[in-house]
Amino acid sequence: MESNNGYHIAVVGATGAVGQQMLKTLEKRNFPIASLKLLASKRSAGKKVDYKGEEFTIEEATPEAFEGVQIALFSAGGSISKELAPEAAKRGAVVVDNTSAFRMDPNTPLVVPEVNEDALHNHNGIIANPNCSTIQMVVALEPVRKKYGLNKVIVSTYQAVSGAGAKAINELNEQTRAIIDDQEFTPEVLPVAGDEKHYQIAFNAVPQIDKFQENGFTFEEMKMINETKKIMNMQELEVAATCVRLPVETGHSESVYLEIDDEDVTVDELKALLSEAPGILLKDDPSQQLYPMPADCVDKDDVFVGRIRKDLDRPNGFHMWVVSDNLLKGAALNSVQIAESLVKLNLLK
Ligand code: NAP
Ligand code: 12T
Repeated sequence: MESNNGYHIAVVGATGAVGQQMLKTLEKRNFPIASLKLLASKRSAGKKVDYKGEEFTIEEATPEAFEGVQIALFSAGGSISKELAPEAAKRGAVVVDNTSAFRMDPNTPLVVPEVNEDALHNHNGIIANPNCSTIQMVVALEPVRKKYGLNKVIVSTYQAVSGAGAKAINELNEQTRAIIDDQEFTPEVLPVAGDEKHYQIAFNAVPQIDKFQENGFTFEEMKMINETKKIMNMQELEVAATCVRLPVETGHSESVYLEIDDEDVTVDELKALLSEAPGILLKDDPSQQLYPMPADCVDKDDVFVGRIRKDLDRPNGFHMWVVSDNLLKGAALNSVQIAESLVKLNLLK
């Protein structure tokens, strides 16, 4: 299977919002590819997709499709991953899975390379890519934890519709047009595709992402809470989250409140730390009205941080604003970075 002109790659969900960004990211980063299989459902089989100016035909994702594949990037939903990721791994592929199917499995590393690349050494054929909102937050928290210690995080998110897939992007665009044109419309996708109840997203803010849990938090909120503790290897960290969907196409924003173990740290020290940290671009100058916004972060790789300020009551408390392209660092880019780390650390089978 060793190949000096690259690796045998499969992308599962290649026609989707994340899958399309995976292809763009592989191309942009010039990932060494010997062969590329583009997989999706039966519905899309036969469809043509372009990669580096070459035409590829979408094939149906089946267990046999993974014969000879070394790296399989999955983003076709949790049930497809549960069914096919073990089949791919059984055939010798290392799976990088973008769904929530394996993230909390103790035998599956959950990896953001800037934070816990070392966890890849323990993989058993499947590596989980964290939730988009979790990824951008831990990239910003890890340098702070490392230097000053961290004990509490309270986050509120302002999430884009592209996180919920191609159908949700369509719904936002069509609803916006309908409302402006004074036409009737029926919400059919958001907040949760397949659920009974749907709400308007255009010109609105919806405090539900993914399904509600028994404890009153949504699954998206629980993903942020549990994944953050796992990635940062801090079961003792206090984390609470409120996740809100906004009528933004791409780019998640987060208001993050954090408490560190040190009361004497200044805003300038925190800014200096984050301006040097991997994967972060500090954009923070109130005197020039400079701060990150999703419209400026689309198609960018970085996690943007701004609005850093000290809490007025707690000397160890800070507030910051964290923005990133949810389909790139939040999904496709992080997956491709994991694949790059697997190659670098010689962890393919
Ligand atoms: P999307 O735009 O709706 O695309 C879904 C993709 O899955 C399409 O390529 C679709 O292929 C494929 N698919 C659907 N049913 C399939 C089946 N039975 N067999 C094989 N492929 C099938 O959704 P998306 O936004 O790209 O997200 C896809 C998944 O990635 C989500 O369900 C979620 O689990 C995960 N995700 C993760 C993050 C993250 O935070 N890291 C962010 C967004 C999404 P067809 O063209 O054939 O329908
Ligand atoms: N429901 O990968 O709707 O866990 O924005 C990511 C995004 C699930 C995930 C969303 C979701 C995930 C969404």
